[in-house]
Amino acid sequence: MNENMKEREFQIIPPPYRIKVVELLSSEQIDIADNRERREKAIKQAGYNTFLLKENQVYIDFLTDSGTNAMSDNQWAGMMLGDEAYAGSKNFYHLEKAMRDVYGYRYLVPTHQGRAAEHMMSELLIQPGDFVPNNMYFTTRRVHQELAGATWVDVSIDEAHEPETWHPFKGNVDITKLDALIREVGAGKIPYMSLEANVNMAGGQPFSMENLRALKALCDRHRIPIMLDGTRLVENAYCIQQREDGYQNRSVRQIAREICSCTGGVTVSGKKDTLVNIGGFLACNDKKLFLEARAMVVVYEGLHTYGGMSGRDMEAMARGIYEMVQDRHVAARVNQVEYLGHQLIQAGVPVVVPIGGHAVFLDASRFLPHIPQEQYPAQALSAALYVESGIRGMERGLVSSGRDPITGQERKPKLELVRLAIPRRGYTHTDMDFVAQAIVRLYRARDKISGLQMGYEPKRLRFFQARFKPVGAKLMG
Ligand code: PM9
Repeated sequence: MNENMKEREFQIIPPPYRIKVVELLSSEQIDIADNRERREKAIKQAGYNTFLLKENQVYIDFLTDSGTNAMSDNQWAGMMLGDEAYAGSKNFYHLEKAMRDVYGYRYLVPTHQGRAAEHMMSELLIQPGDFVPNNMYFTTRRVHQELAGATWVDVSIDEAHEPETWHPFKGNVDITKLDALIREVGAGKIPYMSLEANVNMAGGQPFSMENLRALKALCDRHRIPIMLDGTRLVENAYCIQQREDGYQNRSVRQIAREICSCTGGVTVSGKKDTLVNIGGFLACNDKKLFLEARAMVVVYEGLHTYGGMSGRDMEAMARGIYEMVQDRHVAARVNQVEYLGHQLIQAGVPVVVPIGGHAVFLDASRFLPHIPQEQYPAQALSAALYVESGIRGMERGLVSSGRDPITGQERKPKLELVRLAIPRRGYTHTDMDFVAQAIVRLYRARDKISGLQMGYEPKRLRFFQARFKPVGAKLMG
């Protein structure tokens, strides 16, 4: 399987839509694309943090695939049918039906976005002193686990931390590591196994059904529920269809449903898979958890039939849920990401392999071997890419990893990456060609890039707002 993936000839899968409305770029955005001096000034003003750039300073925006999806005509039509009643909006019931049809959980609690659902799940299930095993980490999910008093434990397979290893399922849980944790702390101290689909921080890497079944067997033995982060469920399901024996003839929808059926509940940021710009939810089968979450959502988000979303947002999400599981949609979406990744691999640019479901990840450790991790090579690379081309990506390395809440020490991850996340249905293959060319150019000039030092550092989720300064006189000499 590993060798097959590596040697496979790349073939384009065209998307199942035509473009009938486009978002025009402003004259400032066009100008920024042609004017390096303006880009140098802009990134300096932004403290070398791409999160602090203004959108009109960005030409191609691969900061995130979160909330940046292009909605379909069907979804926009649904927006006109928004029922904005405070209580009992009909769009809530459409969303509930879509969630039950596709994900298959019994109960739904809507939220304004994914982290609100993560907050509720953590607060309701975790007791101070607990341990929560995760297949790697996601920034918002981990911060809520830790704020609720748990210790985050990484039980991902070792290969997840190796950017050069061609493993088809780097999102897998290492069952031996989890078993050892259960023996060490006792199942009573593990409120749930936190399982992320298409693991974001590992490079958009899926788990296999075989691994999930083994995980479920172990968790069932110890009565530990599996709680899914289903934010990018369908991208994981597609990789199973393409890579796992016995799944070639199953639809993405069937595989997604099978994944959910192995778990007790899910948190979802609707801003990714479900093809909308805002929204999220918690869904589960356990009535007690549902009733507690429903009582909690009214404190933080809004009534339980809208949870921070408007009626029209819920309608767009309900329709997006049916669109997201169409095989051709997922195939073309993942294929577009692979199209960019394939060009970079061909050119010898170091990237995480296999190419992820939602993003291409540049391996900053190999791209900039002259910059030590203490000087934030991935942060420097994301800033340099912007200076080179007006393309915005995001650091996913030491800055994102942050500090240990107990010791206050920086948590040094093995992966020091720049993520180029591709919005769904928003960009063309010409954009991918342009991005590939810019990165290859930057790779040739990589010796000129210098490291960064931290200026301003927020306490939590520091990557969003931190500010930096070049270690030398300039970011690019
Ligand atoms: N993910 C992303 O760009 C946006 C915020 S962090 C830069 O990848 C997972 C796997 C996510 C995620 C957000 C959330 C939180 C939970 N799980 O942003 O609160 O990738 O809707 O979702 C981002 P919300």
